Amino acid sequence: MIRCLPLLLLLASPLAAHDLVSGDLHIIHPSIPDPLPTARSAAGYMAISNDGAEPEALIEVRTPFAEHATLHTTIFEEGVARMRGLEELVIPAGETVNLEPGGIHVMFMGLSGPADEGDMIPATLVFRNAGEVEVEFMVDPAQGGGHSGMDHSGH
Ligand SMILES: [Cu+2]
Repeated sequence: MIRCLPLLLLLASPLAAHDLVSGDLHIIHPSIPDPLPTARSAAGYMAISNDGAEPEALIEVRTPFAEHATLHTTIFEEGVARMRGLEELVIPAGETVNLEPGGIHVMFMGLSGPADEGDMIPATLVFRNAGEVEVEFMVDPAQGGGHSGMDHSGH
């Protein structure tokens, strides 16, 4: 079932998907919808599969693309989507966790420069057990509305 995921992502998007395997972790298409030139923040998405026998946790994201990169989850209060910081993202053994619009995402705050569709933005994912994994977030086509309209007052 997990093996089907890259194909599904590929079918969902006519654009190239990319992925990487590091030990028991399979990180599928880290991506950032192209932020507006004036945007000061952006959201990053990916899917993470844990093929190991132990739970894993994503505890930190580092990138020169932003002053701060944190994990957010989205909750709905009275129909309004709001962000909440997430201490860590647990990936249970044998499972896949999706970071996707309207749900969990990496929040890039204080962007260091513009990003253009097709750019590959280097980042380091820090896992509790596996340690540092180098990835590249692909800048994908902009999403209508999406993240910028969401309420980040929860910070
Ligand atoms: Cu957010």
